[in-house]
Amino acid sequence: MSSKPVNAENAHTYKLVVVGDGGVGKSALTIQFFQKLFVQDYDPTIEDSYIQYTEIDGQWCILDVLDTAGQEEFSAMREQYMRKGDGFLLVYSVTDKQSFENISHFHTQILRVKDRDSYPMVMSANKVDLIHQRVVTEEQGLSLAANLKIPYIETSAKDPPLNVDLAFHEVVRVIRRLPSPKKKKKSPGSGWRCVVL
Ligand SMILES: Nc1nc2c(ncn2[C@@H]2O[C@H](COP(=O)(O)OP(=O)(O)OP(=O)(O)O)[C@@H](O)[C@H]2O)c(=O)[nH]1
Ligand SMILES: [Mg+2]
Repeated sequence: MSSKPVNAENAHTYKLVVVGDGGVGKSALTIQFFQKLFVQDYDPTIEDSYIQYTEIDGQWCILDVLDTAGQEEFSAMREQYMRKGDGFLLVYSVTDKQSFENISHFHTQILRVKDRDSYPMVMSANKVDLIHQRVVTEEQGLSLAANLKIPYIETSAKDPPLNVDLAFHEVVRVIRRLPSPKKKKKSPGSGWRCVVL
């Protein structure tokens, strides 16, 4: 039996958002991560959220994951969920060239919505178990990831899963690596003074 960590109440919450084209495996990856099972059927998502209390690199945290709609008809919701994310998993399928090409669009849109030059994101090249249907190579994936300056991870949501936990954990690691907000410069005389009474 695992005991409850002492500082559970102080665990940081990370809001992760899973984005990418329809059918690339966002829900399959999310459900494999949270429920440890592979969903074979394709049931297009509108929006689902999952929450889990977990330990990553010895630090407990709450993962609040939003599994979004990839289908074009729901694209109007994108900006709204992009505003909420602390970090993003950008998923494409190695069997679908268009989904790979659209990764740049998701990346650009996230930076625009966040009004930043960079933001925590990880690229997931999914469905690598489908070796005969693969049309996007590892080199192409790595090259795009290098251009976008984000980590690249090959994944499979199918059993046995490949790098599924790693992909989600990596988003948290990228968020954690961000420099902490600079401490305000002390103005002269604003420090603690020792008053002897
Ligand atoms: N072989 C294989 N099939 C996968 C993998 N990931 C997802 N699939 C299948 O691909 C189909 C679509 O997967 P979903 O996870 O529903 O796709 P999605 O990205 O959530 O799609 P939307 O919700 O419409 O945006 C389903 O039939 C899954 O079983 C994978 O890694 N390998
Ligand atoms: Mg889905």
